[in-house]
This record gives sequence, structure tokens and C-alpha cells, in this order.
Amino acid sequence: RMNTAYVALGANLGDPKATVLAAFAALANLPESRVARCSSLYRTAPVGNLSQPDFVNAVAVLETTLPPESLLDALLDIEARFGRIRRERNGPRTLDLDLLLYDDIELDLPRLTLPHPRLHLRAFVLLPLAEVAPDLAIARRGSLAAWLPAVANQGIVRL
Ligand code: PH2
Ligand code: MG
Ligand code: MG
Repeated sequence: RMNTAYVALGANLGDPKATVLAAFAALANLPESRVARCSSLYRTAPVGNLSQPDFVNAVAVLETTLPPESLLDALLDIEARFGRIRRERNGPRTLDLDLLLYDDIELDLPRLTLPHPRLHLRAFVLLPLAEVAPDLAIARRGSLAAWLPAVANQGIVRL
């Protein structure tokens, strides 16, 4: 049976726009999966560690039969193929792929929390997500639309 997963893409080293577009293609090549929708690309001010370049962010909707942890492994594998090196937390990266939501599943594992615990606080996730799934509800957090006003002050431009 097909499940719906939402994946956040982020990049701020090298050519971030080209990287995010190439990452959409890499997602489309995942086994047991297809990309149902891709958001626009967004240029976003860094959140957390402010002394790093702006990001390009986007969201992809996957239809998949890979279970959540297998999908996570596949996303980390794509990050590695794009040359991701993990240095400091929230630091600059060639490509970050975060699993935001997987159907209505709630999970709290050491390496995977679903829904993503910070997704409702970040314009760089909420705006692209609202573009591809305006009526989405987030388990325990309510409608996505209700969180949008709270992030209206975060710098983000649709490309
Ligand atoms: N990712 C982070 C930390 N800060 N800021 C923006 N604008 N975009 C990101 O993708 C991002 C961030 C940790 O993954
Ligand atoms: Mg991230
Ligand atoms: Mg990540």
C-alpha cells in the first residue's frame, strides 16, 4: 500500500539551486517510491546559526512503500552522495533532506521523530509545505495554515 511522505530539502553551499533541483531527481529515482509533487524553490535566511549563507529550501511529496526508517536511510544516502559532511549542528551543508511527515505516523526514535519536531516553527518548511499541501494537518499540532502567521517575520522569498 502507498504511503505519503513529506521531505524538506535545504542547501547553502556550492550551487544550492542546482543542488535542490538535482535532489528532486534523486528522490524520483528512489526504489518503491515516486515524487507526487515538488514545491517551488525558496531563498531563506538562515535560522539558528546566523553566520552562514542563505539557504535554498523546498519540499517534495513522495508516494512510497518504503517504511519510515528505510526511507530515512535512503535520504541520508542521497545526502552523502551530494557530498554532505557533518560538522557543527545547524551549520552549512551541500544538501539536507529531512523527513517531515509520514502519513499520520507518530514516532520517537533516537534518529527519527515524526512529525519533525520543529517543522511548525520554520517558515522555510511551512511555506513550501503549504504550497504542495495547503489543507495538511500535523499530528498533535493542528492545521498547517494555523502556524503560518507565527513565521510571517522570517525572511523567505519564492524563487
Ligand atoms: N536548516 C537548518 C538550520 N537552519 N535555515 C534555513 N533557512 N534553512 C534550512 O534548511 C536550515 C536552516 C538545520 O537543518
Ligand atoms: Mg534540517
Ligand atoms: Mg537533516
